[in-house]
This record gives sequence, C-alpha cells and structure tokens, in this order.
Amino acid sequence: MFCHQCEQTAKGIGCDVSGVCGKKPDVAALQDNLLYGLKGLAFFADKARKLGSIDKAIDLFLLEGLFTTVTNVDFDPARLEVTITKCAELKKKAKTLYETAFKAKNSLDAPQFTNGPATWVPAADLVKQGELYGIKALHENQDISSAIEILTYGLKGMAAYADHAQILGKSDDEVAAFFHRALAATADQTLGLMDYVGLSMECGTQNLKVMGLLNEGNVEHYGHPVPTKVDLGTKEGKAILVSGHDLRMLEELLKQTEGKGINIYTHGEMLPAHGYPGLKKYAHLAGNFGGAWQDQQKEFPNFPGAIIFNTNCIQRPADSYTDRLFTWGLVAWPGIKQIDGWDFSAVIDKALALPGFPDAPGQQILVGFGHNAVLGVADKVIEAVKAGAVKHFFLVGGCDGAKPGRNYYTEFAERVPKDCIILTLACGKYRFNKLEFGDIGGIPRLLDVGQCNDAYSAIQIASALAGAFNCGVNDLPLSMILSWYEQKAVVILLTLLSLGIKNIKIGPSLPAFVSPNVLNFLVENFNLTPISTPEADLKAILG
Ligand code: SF4
Ligand code: SF3
Repeated sequence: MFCHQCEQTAKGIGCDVSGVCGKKPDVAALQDNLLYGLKGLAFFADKARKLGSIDKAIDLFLLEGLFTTVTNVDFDPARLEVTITKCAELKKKAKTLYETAFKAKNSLDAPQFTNGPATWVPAADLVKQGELYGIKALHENQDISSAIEILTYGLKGMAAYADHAQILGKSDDEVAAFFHRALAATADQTLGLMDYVGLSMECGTQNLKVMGLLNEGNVEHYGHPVPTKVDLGTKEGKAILVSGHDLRMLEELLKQTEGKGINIYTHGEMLPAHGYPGLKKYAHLAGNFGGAWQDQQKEFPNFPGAIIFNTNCIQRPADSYTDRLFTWGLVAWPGIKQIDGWDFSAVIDKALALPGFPDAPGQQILVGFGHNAVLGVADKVIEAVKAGAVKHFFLVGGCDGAKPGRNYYTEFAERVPKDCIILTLACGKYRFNKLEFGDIGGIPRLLDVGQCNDAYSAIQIASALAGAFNCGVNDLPLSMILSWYEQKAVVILLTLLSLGIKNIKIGPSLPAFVSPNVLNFLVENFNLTPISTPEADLKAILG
C-alpha cells in the first residue's frame, strides 16, 4: 500500500506498511480499486451527460463512492467489496447510456475505448487488482502526479459535503457534471500540469456552491443557527452519543428518542448542532461530550451509553466499547453494527440497557455564530472596528488531529491580543474552545461559526465585512490560520484559493502530496505559507 492523503501519514511521507489511521493494506488496495472503478464510471457518465443522458443513481453513487475513500470513513473490506461490485454495475450502465445516446445522435456505433479506467472490470481478486492502481501509478511526472492528487482529494472532500446536502434534498446538476468531468480527467494522460491546476481551482469554486447548498439545506430544515450555550456536563438519564457531521441523522434520532428518558449528546463535529433552532427545541439534546475525534479511544470508555458515528472520523474502537458502538451511512468498521436506513431502535435499545449518566452540570460554551447571527450584529462589529476597539480578526480553524505540533493553535488563540476577535470552525476548535476569551463591548472574542462546511458562513462574513469597508477580502484586517487533517480541509483550501484569498497560514505540517514545484506555485501565487511559531506568526501579521 501507499497512501499519503492525510496529515498524519507515516513519517510525513506515506503509509506503506499499514495506515496510521488503522487502514490495513487490503482495505487500502480495495479503496484504490474502488477509486479506479469510479474513474471508469465517471469517464462514461461524463460522455453520456454531454450527449444529454443523465442518471441520478450514477450521480449519487459517485458521491458516495468518493466519500467512502475519505480518511477515517470505511475500514470494512467486506463492505468495500460490495461497493466495488455496485460500481461495476453502474459503470456498465453508464457505458450503455453513452453508447445508446451516441448511436441515437450519430447513427453510428460509439467508439470503443481500449485502455485506462474505461476498461476496468472487477477481477476475481479485488485486493490484488487494487494494488495496481495506487497513487504511485498516477503519472510519471512528479508535479503532475501531485496536481492530480490535489484534485482527487478536493473531489473526495467535496463529495462528503455534496452527500450531506443531498440527504437534505439539495443537489445541483452542474456540480454532478463537474464531478464526472474532473474525476475522468484524473486519468487522462493527455492533460498537463496547468490543466489540473485549473480543474483544482474549479473544484474550489464548485465546492463553494456545494457548501452553500448544504448550508441552505441545514437552514431550511433547522433554521439559522443562533448563539446558544452548550452544557459540557451531564444530565441524569440514559445516553446516546452522536459523532460526525450529519444533522439529519441527529434529527431522526432525536425524534425517535423523545420521551424515552434518553439524553442525546454531541461529539466532535456535531457540536454546532446545538445552535440550530430546529434541533435545540428537543429538550433531550443535552450537551456535548468529549473533544475532537482523535480522543475517542480515551473518552468513549467513559461514556455509559450507546455511541453512533454518522461520518468521519472513526478510529479503531477499543474493546471496552465495541459492543455499544454503531455506524450509520458510509462509515464502517469490521464487526461494528451498521444501521441501514433511518430506524435507530437497535441504538435506542442498547442505550436503554446501559447505565447512563447522573446529573453533573459542567462548564458551558457558546456556539451558533453562523453568518446570519454574526451579520445580525454587523453594525456593532463595524463600529467597533472603526472606533479601534477591534483591531484584527483571526480565522483559526480546520481539523484537529493526533500528531504533535497542534498545540500551536491553542497557544496562538491564547496569544491573540485582547482587542482582536477569533472566528473558529471545524473540530480544530477543541484546542481552545473551553478557554475564556471574554468580549469586546458585548461581542464575544471567540465566535464559533460551526462545522468545517460552515467555512461557507465564514466566507459570507468575510465578504460582508469587505463590502462594508469597501475593500477586498485580502485587504481586511483578517488573517486565516488553518489546520488540516483530511480531504475536506483540502477542498476548503481550494475554495479559499479559488476566491483569490492570499496569505493563508497552514499547519501543522504541509501535505506530503504537494511536490516542491507545486508548493512554489502556491507560495508565489497565493503566499500560502506554513505556520511557524505563534509568537513569530502573530508578530508578522500584526507588526
Ligand atoms: Fe495513512 Fe492517512 Fe492514508 Fe490512513 S488516510 S493510510 S493515515 S495517509
Ligand atoms: Fe474534523 Fe475529522 Fe476534519 Fe469536519 S471530524 S473537520 S478532522
């Protein structure tokens, strides 16, 4: 195996014996096989679509297939084999769609393709077959290979957001077309470096649309987030912990547990759920338990109820809680019970059989500062900037992770001067969201914008501020200090770059899949730089 798609990759180079995430070589090969099959599917779906032939099942499967290969999502070889078989069926369907549409238009048989993913069919040994399709076989040119990887990881991250959006009934035909065209392009040996740079920027643009759709879906279902205090203590009663990003799954569970004496707690990226009126109205949405994803093996043994993951980031479960752990959606771990569909009775029964929590009130933290809430007090914010009470804004956000070096973000937030405001989002916030930051004239100094996909909200806030000050986002007293871990962070970075945002600082380390020349390109064109020390970075920013 060889995988270096995430930040914790072995030695900062690549996981080649086994994944630091827990991905075994067979699973890595199956994921490579699936990705290759998806490229074949995209190849024909793209051609069929260009001839006016569209199939919604193909569009959806492509998203789900890509999301399956995101870090910390699917570790189950049996499930991956089923997904690969489905990929082959849909690829065949896409090929027929294309050939039929071609013949109808040209009164000729469609040309046959004799190499690349277009010819992919699953072999008897799917693992052995997948070993042929690893990233080392992408392209002989290191820089082109790097650019293909950036595009591929961008597409994986965008697929995750597009999947959440479609669960809420939101999809977009242009986005589906881009998925097909761009994924097919990753195997097109006639393309050059700048083609992939262009496609990566387009991926960023499409992702802004996708995050916007997801935002629209969330807001239509649950209302705009409002500032809300979240309890970090516990309430007496049975308990279920929900980890992941999917709000709709949480809503269904809240409905099905109403009146049953079960309290629902959020974990990791579910924390922002508390700010949504349509979810906080459930009195048994009791609070948040634990920190970011990488602490689950330490924290879950102390959770006396059922636990369910609805998206990344699952880790190898410790024996002490495997019997009360469930997965839903695309997340899978071998031997862990999978909930198919929307019936959560198995999770509820498990919670009812477990002891639950006593009453133990804890600290409270504030969430719910999406763009609607922040822009609702925009006048106050603008006035504070004009009066000199607010000197600078920092967006300190992104993923958390297990590797050392992430204390930078805690120290950075602590050192931000008292006349500056910190916006944060995604699970990286757990590095500092329990600290006391106070306020500036009633405006909290730490504003939790939401999940990683709420980067959409942060962009709306930055654009509105730029409008109010009659300048570009790059001219605002705003600096972005980002942390990355998996592929959703990659696509958010592409979105920010596609908007022309410069001077972003990124850490805790640079992606192993960015070649030196591609890195130079990013530094020269966007002044994208790695973090150094909190003191030095703050000094460079504030002067
Ligand atoms: Fe290694 Fe990350 Fe790939 Fe897992 S996803 S195998 S940790 S690079
Ligand atoms: Fe975190 Fe996995 Fe990326 Fe949604 S939960 S930000 S790492």
